[in-house]
Amino acid sequence: MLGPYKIQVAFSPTLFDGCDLDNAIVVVIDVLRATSAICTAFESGVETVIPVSSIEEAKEYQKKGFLVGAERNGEQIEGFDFGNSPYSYKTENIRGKSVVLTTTNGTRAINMAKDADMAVVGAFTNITAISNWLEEQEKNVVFLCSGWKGRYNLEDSLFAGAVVDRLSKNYKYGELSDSALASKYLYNTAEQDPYKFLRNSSHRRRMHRLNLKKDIKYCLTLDQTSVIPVLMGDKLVRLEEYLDSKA
Ligand code: 3SL
Repeated sequence: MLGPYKIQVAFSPTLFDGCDLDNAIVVVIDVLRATSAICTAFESGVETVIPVSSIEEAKEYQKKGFLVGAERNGEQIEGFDFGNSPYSYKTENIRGKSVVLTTTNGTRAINMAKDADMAVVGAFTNITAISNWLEEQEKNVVFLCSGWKGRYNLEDSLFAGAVVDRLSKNYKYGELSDSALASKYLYNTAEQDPYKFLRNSSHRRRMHRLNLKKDIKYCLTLDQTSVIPVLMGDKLVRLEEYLDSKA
């Protein structure tokens, strides 16, 4: 018998308002590259990541002495410590620290999920950890794709579909929205070679122009970490820390 839980996918932030957030965990996705970079930062031992939407907010934090990453249109903003490449967060220098991050789409999407019961960060780099953990929860799931400037993008929907594909094997998810089904079908078309599947996508082309092929490959590599970053107030923390704070 099919269970009571629902899966929905917002293919872009503009469609998020239409999602039913009742008893739901929101999974925020920005595969290229914000959520991949955030997972890498936690794997490197960062204590918190503070996602902010504007450069102005990022500057305010910088004045207070925070380490700050800032990206717009794929490029690092001058004057900040990091951009948005996952490789820049593979460093001991962030262990035990807070990093503030602002990116074109990803950090805005994370902030849009603040009112949900729970919001977590997903990427191909933590796909097994996040899929298994979601499956253990008695919750509906809403995937929020960051997209590009309010529009659809292929890579975030592909990731949503990859997780829907795994979750839908469990009968507890009795209701998949049409967008969840569409993302799964998309993933089933692409799963043999996601890198090739994305070759004509807008952001992959944009990143190629910026010479970021290495980052694309990294962001499409599964299971490089088991961390699950969770929004706690205005900060992302490790799932374990979030659960301790609720105990
Ligand atoms: O849109 C975003 O938030 C970024 O991830 C875009 S980029 O990959 O850094 O270009």
